[in-house]
Amino acid sequence: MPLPDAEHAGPRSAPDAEHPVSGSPHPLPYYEDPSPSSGCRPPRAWYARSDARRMSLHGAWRFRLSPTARGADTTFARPDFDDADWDDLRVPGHWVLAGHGAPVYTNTRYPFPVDPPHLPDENPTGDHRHAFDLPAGWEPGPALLRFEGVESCARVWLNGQEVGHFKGSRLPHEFEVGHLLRARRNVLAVRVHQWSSGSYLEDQDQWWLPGVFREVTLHHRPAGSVADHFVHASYDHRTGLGTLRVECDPAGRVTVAELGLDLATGQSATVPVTPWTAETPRLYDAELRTPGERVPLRVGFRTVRVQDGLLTVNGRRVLFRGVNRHEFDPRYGRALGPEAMRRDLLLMKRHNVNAVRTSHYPPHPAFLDLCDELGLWVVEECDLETHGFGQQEWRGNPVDDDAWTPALLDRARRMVERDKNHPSVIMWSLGNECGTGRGLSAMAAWMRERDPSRPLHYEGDPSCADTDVYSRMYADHAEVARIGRREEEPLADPAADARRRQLPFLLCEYAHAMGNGPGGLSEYQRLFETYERCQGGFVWEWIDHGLRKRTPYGETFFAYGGDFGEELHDGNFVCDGLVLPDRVPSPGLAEFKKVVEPVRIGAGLPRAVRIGNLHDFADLSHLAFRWSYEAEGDVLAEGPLTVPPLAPGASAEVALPPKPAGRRGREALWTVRALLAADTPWAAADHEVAWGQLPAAPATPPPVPRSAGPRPRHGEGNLILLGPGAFDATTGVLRYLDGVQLEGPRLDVWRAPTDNDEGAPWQPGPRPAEQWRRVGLHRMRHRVATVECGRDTLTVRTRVASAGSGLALDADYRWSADGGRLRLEVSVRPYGDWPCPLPRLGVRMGLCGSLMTARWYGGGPGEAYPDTRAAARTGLWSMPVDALQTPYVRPQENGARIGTRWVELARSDGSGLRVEGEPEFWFTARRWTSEQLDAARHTTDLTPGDRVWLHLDHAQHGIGSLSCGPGVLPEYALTVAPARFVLVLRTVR
Ligand code: IPT
Repeated sequence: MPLPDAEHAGPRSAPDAEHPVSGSPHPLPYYEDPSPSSGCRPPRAWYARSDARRMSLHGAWRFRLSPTARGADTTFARPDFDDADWDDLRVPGHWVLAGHGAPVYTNTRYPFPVDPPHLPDENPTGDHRHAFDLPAGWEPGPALLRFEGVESCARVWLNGQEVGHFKGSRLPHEFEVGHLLRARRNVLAVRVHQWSSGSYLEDQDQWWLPGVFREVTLHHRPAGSVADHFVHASYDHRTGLGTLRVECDPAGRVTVAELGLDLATGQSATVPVTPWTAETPRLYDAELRTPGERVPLRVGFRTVRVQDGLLTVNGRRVLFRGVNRHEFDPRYGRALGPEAMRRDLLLMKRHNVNAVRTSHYPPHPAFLDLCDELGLWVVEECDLETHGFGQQEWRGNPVDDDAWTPALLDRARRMVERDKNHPSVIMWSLGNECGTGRGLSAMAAWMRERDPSRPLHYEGDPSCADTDVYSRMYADHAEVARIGRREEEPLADPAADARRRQLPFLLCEYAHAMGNGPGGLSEYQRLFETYERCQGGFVWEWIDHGLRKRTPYGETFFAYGGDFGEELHDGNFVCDGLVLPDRVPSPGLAEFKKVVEPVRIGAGLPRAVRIGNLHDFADLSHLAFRWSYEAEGDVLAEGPLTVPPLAPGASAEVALPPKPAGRRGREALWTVRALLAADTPWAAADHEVAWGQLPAAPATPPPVPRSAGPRPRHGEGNLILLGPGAFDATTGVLRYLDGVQLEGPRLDVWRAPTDNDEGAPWQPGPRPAEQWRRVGLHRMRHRVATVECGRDTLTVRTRVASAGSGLALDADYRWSADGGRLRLEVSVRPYGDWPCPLPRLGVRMGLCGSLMTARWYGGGPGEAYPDTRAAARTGLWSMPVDALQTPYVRPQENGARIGTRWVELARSDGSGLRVEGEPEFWFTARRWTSEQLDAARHTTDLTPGDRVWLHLDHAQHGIGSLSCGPGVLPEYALTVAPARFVLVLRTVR
């Protein structure tokens, strides 16, 4: 067992600001000294429960904020100090989210001069005081004062006695305080500095949020209680046997009743077990008993290996359907309650997420207990990032400077020791974006020694010198394919290259989920399924870090960088998650769920469906399948489908029942769904895991009317009448349909650029949005060339172009009528040499604002774009126009519905407008224009007008992932080319 070493034991009376650390040429105050801590106990394994007493110190503490760390006055730590004029502050919490100072968001730049290890004089410093009584019956004796997380540096006193100080914000620290405790009125005093040498190691892309943001607890440590324990539980897939050995200081016994085991600590036993996997998270309840304590354990047997170029668990290749998870809550920042953690995991499991990278620091320890229980593969990352040194060509990078190595090792130890007993944690990650250096190698060496059972991950070193997997971020599809074939660009050093080429590959970040997107997920998944070396990845990222804020009028919105007056910030780059800040799933999460579904349901032999089991471990016996036969969204028949309990990797053709009889002419299809057969801890029975649709019968359009339609004629007030339509004789624009006023339709090619259209500033330009604005697509003008009345048609010829540009789109609108319907055929011919794709190609209409509900047959229920369309299923859908919008934190194009055969926009009495496609179109409806959407910075900038704007699009440009990754794949670009499309309009009553 690890014993307190020199570094950890620390002096009893810690150095302080007045008596800085000596030995260095220029003595540094403790908060600037790169050394990690003083006075702390060595780190140990965390556990949620035991029979030893503990006490939470959460609640309302007293608080005072000073603008600088230089104030040397520590009298506040005295128990008799009068804090009457201080404020109350909720602990755990961040003071900047409680009305003291403000949060700051930067991506890679340090929000202070890069002058390591120094910090600016402006160093907000929060003094905290908390008085508490011990609960009745608390026995005297050793006790640990434990901090689960304090950003970024804390100095601690109990009852006026200084116990030490520490850095390492997302890591636990403990002090022995038993000798200082008294039954009544203990006074804990904590001084927290926002900036410290530790801040140089914590340059993660997130808000800087100082404070005591995780629990503070007091742990009674009876004589003979557990100082530390290490559960080793492996599984041999060839024999089906698990081996358990628990190391413990002091020695004791371990019992696993279910396995009939009663072992001395240190002794191992090998017995038949059901192994733990993320798909089948089998845990065995056990108990560890030492002379002074009983600790319940939950043991999961599994073995992680890198062998034959693959990462395996229990002998099988695993495929990560992962996300990067930051801890975030829109109100409380990183002070996350247990409900938010559980919510995250339930949402993940319900969306087929099977892996989490704890970007970029150890999460709250309780989160990992939940991962063990619910089943997630976890890549646990250390609290380490020095990204901002990249801007100085990594000069002075702490990870390559021996003065910082003790701090790096301390971080590695605190993570590994705390979390070593979780079966869900299958890999340790050294940190994120630190460049390369000796300090990283020292961390890796220590981790390998201490825990040889888990492979190591780190992305920032292309040579993979310290890692067991080849990991990359944002590599494009083509490169991933080359890596999959082990044909990547060679490293300069042949030995390193040969070694890396043998390693399994994963994308620790890909598919940047900023705003609308990410696009191209299906194509990545195909690569992961094609190349066994490509073992999946982790979408960047799980949640938008938008902080709840109010406008002066009291409306709430989610704030991003710059909304708190920061002098340096990175805008909405902090909002790039699959769920919105309030954990409402974005369309990106629905897309991810569909793309990674562990059962593939697709067309098979005639009258059969092909079912593939893409699980790595589970057979299909936990799922129940159902079929339905639908004609234009009407379910004509449905029933259970018997699918054999296919083994992982297996597939089968399953016969479908005979087609039910139905009305002819309507499009029909089969929908086959895989549902949970029984309740699970993460979803109830009938939860849908996967689905697929198969065409059954095409739509047969009604016969073309034999006689020609009505002739256009001139009406009153400069109108041309054709069937139900009345057109402006000068502009040729439709003004009334069946007497109902409307605006348009007119050609429209603009969309409010998405974050991916804008692209990250470092992406090679010109990026799509920039090109579009250059060409003037956001300010197109329409010139009507001719309005021609034919025998049974009205033809309007126009040129659509922007000021200063010679490029144009010639758009002809050819109208005809049939009974109560108007038929519009739009032909578009580009003029000039277009340098860029179009955002969209379609028409836009302004309609009466009382058309509040949309009902359509086509893709839904959520939004879709050409490269984010997997989750759209064909059906009959209905929702209020407002619900068609996705409230991305920074407003941008959203809400398109794909594959629409027809849509009706209706008032509450059911009357309204119907549009049919020949055969399909995209529709988007919203109560503001694309221009208003484009101008808005926050959701509260958008106010509904008196019109509903309806876009009927022939095509859309893809979404891609250019906000921090590859752009739109060529097949999804909306290239400028001649086009023709047809829409049929009529009113419904
Ligand atoms: C990458 C970071 O690792 C991650 O923390 C986040 O910033 C992400 O990008 C973008 O949102 S680093 C990037 C420069 C490739």
